[in-house]
Amino acid sequence: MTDQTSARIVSWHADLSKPKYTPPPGAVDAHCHVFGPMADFPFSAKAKYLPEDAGPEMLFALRDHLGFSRNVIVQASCHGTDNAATLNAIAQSNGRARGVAVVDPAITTAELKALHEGGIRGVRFNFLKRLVDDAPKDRFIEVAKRIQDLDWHVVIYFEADILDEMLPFLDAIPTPIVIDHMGRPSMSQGPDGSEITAFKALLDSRDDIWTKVTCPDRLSAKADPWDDFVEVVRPIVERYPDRVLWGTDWPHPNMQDNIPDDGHLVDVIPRIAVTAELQHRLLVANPMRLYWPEQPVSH
Ligand code: 0GY
Repeated sequence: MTDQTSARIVSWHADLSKPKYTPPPGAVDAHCHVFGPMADFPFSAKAKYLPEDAGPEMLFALRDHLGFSRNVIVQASCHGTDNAATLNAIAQSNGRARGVAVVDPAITTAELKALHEGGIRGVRFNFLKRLVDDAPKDRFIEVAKRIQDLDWHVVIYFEADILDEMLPFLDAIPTPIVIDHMGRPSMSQGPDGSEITAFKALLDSRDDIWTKVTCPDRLSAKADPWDDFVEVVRPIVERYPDRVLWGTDWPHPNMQDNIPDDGHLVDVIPRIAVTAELQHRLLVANPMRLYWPEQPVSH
């Protein structure tokens, strides 16, 4: 448990650059978070880090600064299973945000429906020991079965060293699956490294497993502009153009060193999605299909 009187972490860049790359109209930042504000939406007693407030106004200012149109707000671990801060941000977005919740497996059907009304379209299962105390696979599978009727998907966060042991669990999930940050493969192994190769085998095993080609700042062994990330991820975007999503990860939970400039993160996009067609799928068509399916986007 985090000492809630300790210094609160500011994990985002104070002086953002303007990206050189202009996203296409309707672009979606499909992986970002809000923190608090704590006075209205206190952090979980089980939170592993205590962030400074980063509420909806800041997120929407970032969206506009970067030239994006919409956000998918992913419930961060510091808010536990109380999705009120995420729902508040969605409610303030004028229809320009939807979200992914973290739920107690005992959640009722009525509560799931209320989350849907509030703009939630998926649930996240987090397996990072530094972020959560437990990840009960059997109970997660029960949740995944129950969200089928809502046409939701599951978002799963794990690291490459447990990919093998995750496979039976992933197999048992009946909904589409989105994997955060490609399951965090090593970038220094290069595009044919064992970890990214194992991850590609997973994507090849089912055509409803998607991934977020996100977080060069967390994954790269190099500094900005993260050349090793570009080398590994460009082939992923080209091989699975209809199953990739992109996001800033703002406010970059718990980052204390090497906090990325979000303008520079946006400038990675045309290096991993090198044609206008790939960029449109990554930033518009794909996230709209998952999060705003009632608003079809033509290519
Ligand atoms: C991310 C990454 C992290 C944190 C969280 O929910 C969270 O606290 O997701 C991380 O620490 O790697 O995707 O935001």
